[in-house]
Amino acid sequence: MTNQPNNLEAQLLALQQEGEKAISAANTLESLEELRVSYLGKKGQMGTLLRSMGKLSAEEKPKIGAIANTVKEALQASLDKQRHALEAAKIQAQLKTETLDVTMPGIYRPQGQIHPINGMIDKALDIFVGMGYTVASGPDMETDYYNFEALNTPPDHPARDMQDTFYLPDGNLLRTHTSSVQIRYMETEEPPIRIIAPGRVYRRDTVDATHAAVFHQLELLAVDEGLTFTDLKGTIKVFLQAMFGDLPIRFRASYFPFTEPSAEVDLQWNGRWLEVMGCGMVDPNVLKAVGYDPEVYTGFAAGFGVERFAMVLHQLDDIRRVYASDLRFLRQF
Ligand code: 2NM
Repeated sequence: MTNQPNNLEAQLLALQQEGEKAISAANTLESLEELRVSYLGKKGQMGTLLRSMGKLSAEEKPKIGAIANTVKEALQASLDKQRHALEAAKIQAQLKTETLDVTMPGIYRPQGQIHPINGMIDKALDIFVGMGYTVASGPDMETDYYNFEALNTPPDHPARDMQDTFYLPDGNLLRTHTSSVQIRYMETEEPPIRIIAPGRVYRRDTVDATHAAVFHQLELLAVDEGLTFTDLKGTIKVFLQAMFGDLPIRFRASYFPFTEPSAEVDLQWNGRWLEVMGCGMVDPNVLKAVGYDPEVYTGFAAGFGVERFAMVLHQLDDIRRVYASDLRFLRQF
């Protein structure tokens, strides 16, 4: 059959009628898309009819063309209308099935917390950083030189007692204080310095309520021209006030191999004096060991045991509780 004008017009109108009927019967978005491709797609039925328009006469072309356009628009409108209807139906169906029960219990996520020892270290570091100190660290395994020799502690010194230090098979040792960090720092930096060294330290002690083989220390060191014992006292007073509140403190003469003079710092707490820190002016021999001229520079240093601090602050009776990992205990802080 050739494409006579009337014939083409009738075919177009039939396509519209048939298409509209099929489109309004589509019940899924997928089948609707198949219909769109079938009618209006590149290789669709509409395209096939339009291509046969080439054979029409000059008078017929615009007339049939106009009809073709209205058919195309009608089919497109029909597709749009059905798509909107199907989408709306889909959302309605989802709203019916996907309900949210806000009364259901939530997912329990246990909340972790900072260990009291780390909390204590963080608090102390904050205070010293506020006073212009820099945090320094160093190795837990040390040489004899950094742990003792450079700290004015010669081999025959009682502080070297075999009972107190863990020695390693290679002749090295586990640091007994973080002063070794200060030595390493002074070796590479020039005064003025202000540092704070927190870290684990190791002692060959028998473990009991007040002794652990592994504990934490925090040591501070300042070296500059003209530093005096008064600077040391002021620094410690400011620190202890920030840490414990405005409690009475006292300095009591003491001895450390690496400081001269040396003192213990006591804090008055519930009417009792508790020893909380050790301190002193850095011994000239220590300054010489790191290449500082003791005629030009003076320094002060102080240190405390973090666990002991925590025990005083939280009124704990046994250091072993701190490491027993009993959450009923740890959650109190
Ligand atoms: C303390 C008590 C007294 C101290 C000394 C040094 C160094 F490296 F400068 F010599 N660092 N830390 C020191 C002095 C530590 O802790 C109870």
